[in-house]
Amino acid sequence: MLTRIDHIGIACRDLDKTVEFYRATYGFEVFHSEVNEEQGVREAMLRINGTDDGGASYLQLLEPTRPDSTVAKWLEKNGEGVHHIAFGTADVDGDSEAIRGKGVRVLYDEPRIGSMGSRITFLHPKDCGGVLTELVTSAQPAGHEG
Ligand code: CMX
Ligand code: CO
Repeated sequence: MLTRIDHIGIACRDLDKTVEFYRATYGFEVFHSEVNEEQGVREAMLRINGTDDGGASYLQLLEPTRPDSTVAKWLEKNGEGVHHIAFGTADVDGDSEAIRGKGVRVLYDEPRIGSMGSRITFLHPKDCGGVLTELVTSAQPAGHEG
């Protein structure tokens, strides 16, 4: 069951500058940052709020690490902006299989590793009304996140 907005993914060209915009404008601080070489991104997670499933909601700021990455290609075509949304679930495996059964393309056979050791998969934007949609199961058990 999808129980929260886990994050909104925002593509940018300059991560440090974008982090500074969110800090100076809204007062949001970096909760966690990492490089995910498989996804081709350097990212900063800004924690916005906790949620009643024991998880949290974040903004995920994404800068490409290489020109052939999905985010680099997307930036070239669209410029900076909202790249994807992500729903949180305790069971990314079960939920992605159920959604696959409804005829929506799930991009990975098995979930891969996302922010903070989470397990993630993506649904094809062409099957989701133009919205690239990610499903996330956090690494920590509910109630111990962050
Ligand atoms: N949102 C909405 N539509 C998108 C999109 C996005 N983020 N990215 C691509 N599309 C659309 C394109 O506009 C294009 O549509 P048209 O044919 O109408 O022009 C179509 O999808 C194909 O796009 P493309 O530029 O040819 O891109 P690819 O098919 O090579 O890749 C996708 C698209 C979804 C398969 C790829 O972006 C992907 O694998 N995404 C999942 C991984 C990812 O995004 N990682 C970065 C984030 C990591 C994280 O969140 O942790
Ligand atoms: Co994401």
